[in-house]
Amino acid sequence: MQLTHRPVISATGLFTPSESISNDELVASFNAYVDQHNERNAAAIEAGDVEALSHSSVEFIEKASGIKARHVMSKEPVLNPDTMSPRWQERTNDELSMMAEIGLIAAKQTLKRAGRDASDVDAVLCAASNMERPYPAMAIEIQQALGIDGFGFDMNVACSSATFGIQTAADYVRAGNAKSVLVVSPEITSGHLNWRDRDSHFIFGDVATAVLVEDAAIAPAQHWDILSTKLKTVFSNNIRNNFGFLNRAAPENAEGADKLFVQEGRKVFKEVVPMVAQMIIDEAEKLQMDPTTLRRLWLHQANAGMNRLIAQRVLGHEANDDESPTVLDTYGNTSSAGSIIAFHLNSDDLSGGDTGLICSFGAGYSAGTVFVRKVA
Ligand code: CO8
Repeated sequence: MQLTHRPVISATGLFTPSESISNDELVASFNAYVDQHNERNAAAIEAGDVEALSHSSVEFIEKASGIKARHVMSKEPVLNPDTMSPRWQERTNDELSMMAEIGLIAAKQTLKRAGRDASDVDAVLCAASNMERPYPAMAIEIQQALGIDGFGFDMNVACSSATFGIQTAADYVRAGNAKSVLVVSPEITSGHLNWRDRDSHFIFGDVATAVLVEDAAIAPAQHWDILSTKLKTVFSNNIRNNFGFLNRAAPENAEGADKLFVQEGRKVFKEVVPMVAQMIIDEAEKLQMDPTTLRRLWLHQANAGMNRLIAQRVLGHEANDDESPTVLDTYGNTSSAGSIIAFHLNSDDLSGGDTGLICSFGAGYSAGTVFVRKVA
């Protein structure tokens, strides 16, 4: 009789929207908007009543962030200087919601890769940065669409939602409350990004990922042992979104910047890098593991410079793309899905016994580490 339950990652899945925006396209549209704004407000700018806007630049974006393109669910209205935000048909209550739809694609792919029937899954967690609605939970909608007899709920820990979801799922397994839990992260970040803000218009992209966390006793032969999970939060206003039903914007200000993503990017960079690097090193020490022996780091994909610094502190040398793969260049920052995309696309080549780290960090501040070892 098995007395302990060991959580493992059985499989992962990824949905990538078909449309993508290059930096050239993004900057051309932003600069057209800036020119329009400055022309329309020429007299007020001249009088000092309105501030003139400045052009964005492809060179700055690539140098400051490492981002070259991002996928989106609705490209044309984002690039249209008159709208500069995504638009979609409102769905009826009988239709699948957008987050459930893309989460479901990633979830089905995950179950297929694990050779798992949905009826064997006990729970669904929808772990993402911003929910499409407060209730009913997107997780329950996905649960229903998959035909799972169990439970589901939504959880939001911004960029760390997926790792917090993995620990929650792992804890259910450890406690014997579930044997198979799907953690789904549909990130439609384009809806809460301010595409008119020069400082941040280039940062985010849309995607959905899924992770199947299971008891080792039922896992497929090829899986990843979860060696440890560790979570941390420290309050900060440096990444913030004030959208909510207690502070709805006036209709004429429906896309008001204060209800969209805002950040102090420099402060985030300076404060989060040391916090996360130390957290990884401390957790490795608890596991009696030399962090420099980690075969691969699948880090949160927010900024190439941040990842370079964190990887260097953990591995003791500048990491190459094999040691710390980047998906930021083509996906942009996909919030909680970033480290899972990196893992999904860059883990098949590792050998049995190799150890690695999935790590997230972002708003809250929040950070999560998941140390894993491949079992092949
Ligand atoms: N084009 C040209 N120049 C620009 C642009 C632009 N687009 N933007 C800014 N500049 C200029 C500035 O005006 C400034 O000029 P000056 O020196 O004359 O004042 C200069 O460039 C430098 O600006 P910054 O100091 O802002 O630039 P940085 O080098 O710091 O780079 C970054 C900015 C890329 C934002 C960088 O600070 C960064 O990546 N920081 C980390 C950010 C981060 O990791 N954030 C986490 C967010 S993820 C999260 O948790 C949110 C979850 C919710 C998801 C929400 C989805 C929408």
